[in-house]
Amino acid sequence: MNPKLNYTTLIKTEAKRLGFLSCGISKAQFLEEEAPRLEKWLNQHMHGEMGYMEDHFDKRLDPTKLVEGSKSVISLLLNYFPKEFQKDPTSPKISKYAYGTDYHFVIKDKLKQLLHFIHEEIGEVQGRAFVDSAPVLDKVWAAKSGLGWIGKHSNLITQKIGSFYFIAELIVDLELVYDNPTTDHCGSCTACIDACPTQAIVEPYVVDGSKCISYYTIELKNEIPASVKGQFDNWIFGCDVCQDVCPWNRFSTSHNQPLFNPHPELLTMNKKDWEEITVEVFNKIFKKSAVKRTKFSGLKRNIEFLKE
Ligand code: B12
Ligand code: SF4
Ligand code: SF4
Repeated sequence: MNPKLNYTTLIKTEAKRLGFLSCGISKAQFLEEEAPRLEKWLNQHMHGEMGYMEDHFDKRLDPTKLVEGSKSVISLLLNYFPKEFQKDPTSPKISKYAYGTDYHFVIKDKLKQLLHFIHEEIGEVQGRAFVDSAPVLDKVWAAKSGLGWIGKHSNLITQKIGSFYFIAELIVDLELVYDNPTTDHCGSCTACIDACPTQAIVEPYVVDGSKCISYYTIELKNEIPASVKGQFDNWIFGCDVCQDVCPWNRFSTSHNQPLFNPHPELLTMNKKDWEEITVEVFNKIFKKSAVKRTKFSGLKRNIEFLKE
């Protein structure tokens, strides 16, 4: 068998075995089409106070500058759609991606295993694992590799399972067989744009990050501006509205990662419990969760912000 095809099949089969939803591969190269879009987004200050988005502009658009000698970007999806949800409909809401153990730990571990497999089965391959935090345009690479299309809410969607999954990559100096992008299936739908509580989807496919509830509740370190008071639809950590209303998420199925299961108390807490949350309860419920990112004080700020 052609060695490139053989390696590609080996890697994709192992990715599935490790629990990834899917795996697609693209040639590592400069993202010509994305460069002006990213530049415009930054010039319009749509990153707000996320200063890290201004850093490494060239590396963000070109994986060969990020990982010297790299040839391929291997994109991987990991499902986080839960089995159970917060029970009280009037309770402040936590985004589904943050219910269980912080995905950075869970995914990094799987990526390391995949890289180890490549070393064992294929040999001396140089590569690095990335999940979310690095200057890599995760969604663009996944879309280029045929794992889904970027929807009008700017997240990656697949017809089979919607959009509730994380994206990660291995960038390696190994030539592989490359996948082709799929087609866009948003059509004339505008459900996400119409439903966004803060009108953050300023035009189809463009999210003004600085207007997104996810930004206000997780990224913003200072006070939340009074101008958006009353618009948060009860979200206190992230926001799932644009994905919840997306017709393709009718096809979401629950994950099978025990580490993503929430502390049972998280699901049963009511409005009063959240308002009275103590640092001890916070540490217990969010022991290894991504919610720790806001710290107790940040979550308290977000809970207070919902009050009249
Ligand atoms: C910064 C960031 C944010 C910011 C800004 C959001 C944003 N859309 O950029 C904030 C804090 C608001 C945020 C929120 C969320 N995020 Co976020 N975020 C990121 C991060 C770190 C970088 C994204 C980025 O590069 N933005 C820069 C801008 C320029 O990119 P963009 O919005 O994708 O814009 C592109 C399009 O506008 C496109 N474009 C412009 N015009 C046109 C026209 C056409 C026709 C087309 C097709 C495209 C197009 O070009 C731009 C450049 O490629 C990535 C991780 C990573 N390293 O990639 C995660 C990531 C995108 N986030 C993720 C998630 C899960 C979320 C939330 C759902 C979390 C939550 N529940 O609260 C929300 C969703 C909000 C939303 N609708 O986007 C996932 C998405 C998974 C998926 N299925 O797609 C990622 C990939 C993390 C991960 N590794 O899993 N996020
Ligand atoms: S996550 Fe919420 S606030 Fe952000 S774009 Fe989607 S619907 Fe709007
Ligand atoms: S809600 Fe409609 S427009 Fe928005 S991403 Fe989903 S299919 Fe596309």
